[in-house]
Amino acid sequence: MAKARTTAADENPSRRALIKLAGAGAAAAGAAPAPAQSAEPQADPGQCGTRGFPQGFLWGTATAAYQVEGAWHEDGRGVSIWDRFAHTPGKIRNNETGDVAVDHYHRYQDDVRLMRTLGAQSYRFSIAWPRIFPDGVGTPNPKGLDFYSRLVDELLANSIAPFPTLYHWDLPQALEDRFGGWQSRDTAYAFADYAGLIAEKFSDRVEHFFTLNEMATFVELGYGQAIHAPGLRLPAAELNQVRHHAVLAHGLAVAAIRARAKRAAKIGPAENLTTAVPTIESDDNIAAAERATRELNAGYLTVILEGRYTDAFLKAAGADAPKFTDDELKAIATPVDFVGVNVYTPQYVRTSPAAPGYEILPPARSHPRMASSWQILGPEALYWAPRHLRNIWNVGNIYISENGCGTNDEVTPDGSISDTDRIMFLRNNLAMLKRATSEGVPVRGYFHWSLLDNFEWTDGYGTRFGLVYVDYATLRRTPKLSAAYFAETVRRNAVV
Ligand code: GBH
Repeated sequence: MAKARTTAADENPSRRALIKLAGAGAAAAGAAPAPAQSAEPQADPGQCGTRGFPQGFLWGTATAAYQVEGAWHEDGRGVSIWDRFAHTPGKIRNNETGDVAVDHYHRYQDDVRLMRTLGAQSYRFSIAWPRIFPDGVGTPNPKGLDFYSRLVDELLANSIAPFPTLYHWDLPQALEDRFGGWQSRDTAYAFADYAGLIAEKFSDRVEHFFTLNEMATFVELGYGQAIHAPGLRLPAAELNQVRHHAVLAHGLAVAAIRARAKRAAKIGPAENLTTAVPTIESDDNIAAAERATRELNAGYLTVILEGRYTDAFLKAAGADAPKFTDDELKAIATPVDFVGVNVYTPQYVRTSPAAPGYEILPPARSHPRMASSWQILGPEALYWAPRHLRNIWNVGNIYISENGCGTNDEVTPDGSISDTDRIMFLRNNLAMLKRATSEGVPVRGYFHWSLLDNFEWTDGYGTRFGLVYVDYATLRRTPKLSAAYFAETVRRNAVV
């Protein structure tokens, strides 16, 4: 894997600004003539010391098309269910939309430059299906393909490995209109065709592909709770069918990418595993957390990795269980090359003598939170999520496809943003991730959500997740203090 080299301090004004933010220590290291990493005591590559990550550990940032691109109506892009949803009054805070978002579509070169100043070695972005197939299926739109082709070239020119995600929730509205979107198997088949085309067009330059982002979120919130697009509240049987079509789409896409890629591609999901954390670490609680993690993800990662729905899942669903064939289960479980997990919050559990053998503990009323109301703090989830993937399912390659936090950043009179809360979050989360890699859990990389402040779904522009601040009036980008923290983390490949 190509590693981006840190730009020398005096070559690059944004890098200079970052170093200033980071303070004198970093400035001295950044100004060193040799590659900056040699200025620091090197971690023992075997043990990596108490803070270091394994050699070759890949650092990156993540975004998603609808949240950053804007240009919603340009170059032949079709309408997505998120355009329709956000344009419906009352669905989003202050009726905000992703029409302009942070204009990444036009500013992607600036944004790649920002990634470079962070020293990021990889970029997880999503491809907007309606830019490629405005009607979901049919003839691909050359201008849509061209945008991602230019983005990929720009990344490669900067030694940043592209990690595209094929679906981050922006389903072509045409498929929703034609057959109820994910309510139909046809959407799973359409997705596989689209995934195959992307593999054909990009696999010469792209090695890693994420299939779908957070099936559990877009299905439950979009089709179950009417909180996300398309805003439905389906009854249990239909909702189970939607869940089944999502995992089927994933499996069919893995096979389609493999079949049509021009070079060996590496493929996996990016799922928000519900991560059971043993509140007190004892053998019985750890066993309970493993049972809980299997069952709480039964309709998503568990069926993908085991090729069957658990008995408890099917029993609980009863007559509302999804309708499926053995061939579909086989397709769903098409072997993946890695598993990506988005980790934000813990699910605390303890053992229980009664079925199902674990008890979920709701967080205490005063449990600390970040600025998003749903985000209780629990850095230990970043240890348990990968450990569960290895211990329960023997996953051999793991990426943290997202981790980050929502904040209410303020710009000080001198124009800087001192997000000490995000730095606290990062340091504690990475320390827990480091615990996992020290124990030999095969985590290969970490993507911070997000590069930039962006459209936070129903929260609109209210909660900020970026390492880089965006002034939404001018779209000006300013690295926060956490950007300097992240850059130092990457430079030393260690918890700093
Ligand atoms: C990720 O979801 C998404 O992949 C990303 O697009 C998003 O911007 C980022 O995290 C930050 O939120 O509306 O109260 O029912 C993280 C997992 C699951 C967290 C759904 C919010 C909704 C809570 N998300 N959850 S609520």
